[in-house]
Amino acid sequence: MPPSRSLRLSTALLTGALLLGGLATTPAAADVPAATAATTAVRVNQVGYLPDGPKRATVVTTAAQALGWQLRNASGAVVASGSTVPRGADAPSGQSVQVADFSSHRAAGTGYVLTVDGTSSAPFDIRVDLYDTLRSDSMAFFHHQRSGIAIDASLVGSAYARPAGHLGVAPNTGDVSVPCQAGVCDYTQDVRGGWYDAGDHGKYVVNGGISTWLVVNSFERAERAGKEAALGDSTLRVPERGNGIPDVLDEARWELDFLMRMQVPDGKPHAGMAFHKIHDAAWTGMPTRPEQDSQPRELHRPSTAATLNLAAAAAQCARVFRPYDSAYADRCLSAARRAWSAAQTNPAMYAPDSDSTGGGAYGDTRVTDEFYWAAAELYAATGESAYRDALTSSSWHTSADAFSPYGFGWADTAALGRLVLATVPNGLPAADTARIRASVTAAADGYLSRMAAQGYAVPVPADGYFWGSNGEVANDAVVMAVAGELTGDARYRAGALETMDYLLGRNALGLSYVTGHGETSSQNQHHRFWAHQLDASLPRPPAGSLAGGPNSALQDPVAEERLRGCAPAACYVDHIDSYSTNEVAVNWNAPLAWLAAYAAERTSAGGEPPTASCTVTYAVSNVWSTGFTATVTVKNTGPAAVDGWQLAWTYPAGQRVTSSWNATVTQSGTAVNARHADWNRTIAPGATVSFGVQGTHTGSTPSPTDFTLNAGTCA
Ligand code: 9MR
Repeated sequence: MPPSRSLRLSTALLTGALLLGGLATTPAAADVPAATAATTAVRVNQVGYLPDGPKRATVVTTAAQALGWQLRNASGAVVASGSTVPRGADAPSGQSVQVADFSSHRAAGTGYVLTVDGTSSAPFDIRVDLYDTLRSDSMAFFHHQRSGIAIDASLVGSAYARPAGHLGVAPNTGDVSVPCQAGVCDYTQDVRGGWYDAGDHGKYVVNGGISTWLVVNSFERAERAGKEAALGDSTLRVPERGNGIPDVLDEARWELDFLMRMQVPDGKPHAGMAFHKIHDAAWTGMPTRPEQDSQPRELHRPSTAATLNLAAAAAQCARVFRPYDSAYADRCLSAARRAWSAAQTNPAMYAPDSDSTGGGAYGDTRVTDEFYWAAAELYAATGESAYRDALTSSSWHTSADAFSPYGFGWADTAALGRLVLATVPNGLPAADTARIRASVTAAADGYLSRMAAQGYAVPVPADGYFWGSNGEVANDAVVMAVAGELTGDARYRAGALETMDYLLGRNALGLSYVTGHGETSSQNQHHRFWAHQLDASLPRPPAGSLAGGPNSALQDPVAEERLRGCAPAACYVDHIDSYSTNEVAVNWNAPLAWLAAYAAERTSAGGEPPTASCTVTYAVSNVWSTGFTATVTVKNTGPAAVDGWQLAWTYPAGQRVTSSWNATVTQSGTAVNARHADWNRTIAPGATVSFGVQGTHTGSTPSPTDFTLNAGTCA
């Protein structure tokens, strides 16, 4: 976002527009910055492909007829060959393209090269552990962005270490005792911590909330697949490693703590609402490390959108943190409830678009979708009828527009409500759940058909390359991945993986938008510390940082100057001052991290996680006037071990679980979810696990009949 910036245009500038050419118009070497190799007309995922995933490349060429392609291994031997499919003019990229499909080649290896008509791609790998590094790099982005804590060399290396920012140490004026803008409040608030939003030092509740939600959701999804160990304790280089709590949740908690600090205290006007944002009174210059920022910091007036965003993220926290830290889960739930009530009382406090001096506006005047998302999360967390009524009476519950062509975003959150209701056991009637799940797959079908119609298989429409388009692409991929989970249909996983290809080099510019991943990657993203392009003593963005991506609106001076006339998907320039195409941001790295974790999971050859098969006996052992105990025994009847089991069922007659043993059992409405303990997390083929519940009943205690073990229905 616009700082008082110096437009230091170096001679090594790259413009994406210059890379528009194909086989016939490969750019001259002088047009390409010294640090990056010339891009080729054969565009691949420069990191590579999964053995069981789709493998397609796009070739820029003016040729009308199909061309021959060869896949060569590292020693130059041709291991597969075929013909491209001409696609003609591709509107988003403005290029004429053909597509080569080598998906049937599944053999692992490094240093593959695809050659089409004598032109070779960047080298790439085919291997099952392809995304392991990106999984940790993209998640580490959040630790790098932390405010209020020193970033330690022992965790990040000396180039990225820095003192804590915004802890009230001069010249910083924030964030331990921050006043409001004039007329907003007459007290100060401790709003330390959290993540800096992007290349600036602002902290914005709506964007922080949606990003935290995705980080936590990536853990939830992995848990459902029984693969959360990869995101567990000591998997990331964060200060909290080794504390017994999954590192991804530790990272999310850094932001959750901040979000809760943004809540107006009891006894003050608008108590329970969340301040919309906190940032500098004026834009700081480039570069400025966090601890060097001397601008006054200010709280901006509370908004309904921020408040509901906090409610949703905190309610999700209550659910997901419960097995690890129930006191923290309680704290989150109480913040979420307070936020919800405050939003009910103040339903139309809108953040204006005009409030963009010194920080981004994140303006939003339609908050019905935030109400829907927050109600869905609060319902999933509590099962209470007030939240159920709020969500079922929302027009978003049945609207066909909950999923936009851009998936979801900081101003479009209805889809997040749908994702919660589609995946978290809850008390909605089965027909309602089926309808909601169908809406997820319908949205994913839309993305798949858009991808099929485009030369670079991008899920957003040709006129959809907005500020942060790479985040849109990644959000769409999240929806496709969830559709794959819900249906077991491998096409959705393939779609999600193919968007990775786009982000990592199979695109109009032949550029990986993720720093350090791919032969030719973005490296000058807009950032006040990772500002190597402006000051050689500063580092480049760390590996795993996603650039905002093509933005056809050309909303910064560098873009205006260098990208005039660009095709939408080519409106990008890897220059630090092009904040409208080349910033980093938490809401873009969050879906990238989500996807990287998903893509890094080892799956069965068919592409989907194996579905568990099982039998369950539910034996009521004791019944008294108001209560009962029952022993539940689940047997794994499938051929593979079930790692990280979870058993779900619904109670037919109003029973409510009050305690459990040998498993953590939670209930929302009639829906119950039992989750393994540490010591019984794996059920070997043919083995059984037993656990017990105690509960209340309202007269009878019929046994449930609809057990599911992870993704599989039990007999
Ligand atoms: O991602 C935001 C985008 O949707 C808006 O169009 C743009 C202009 O208001 O702002 C983007 O968010 C920026 C925020 O306002 C300030 N921090 C950096 C964010 C990423 O560029």
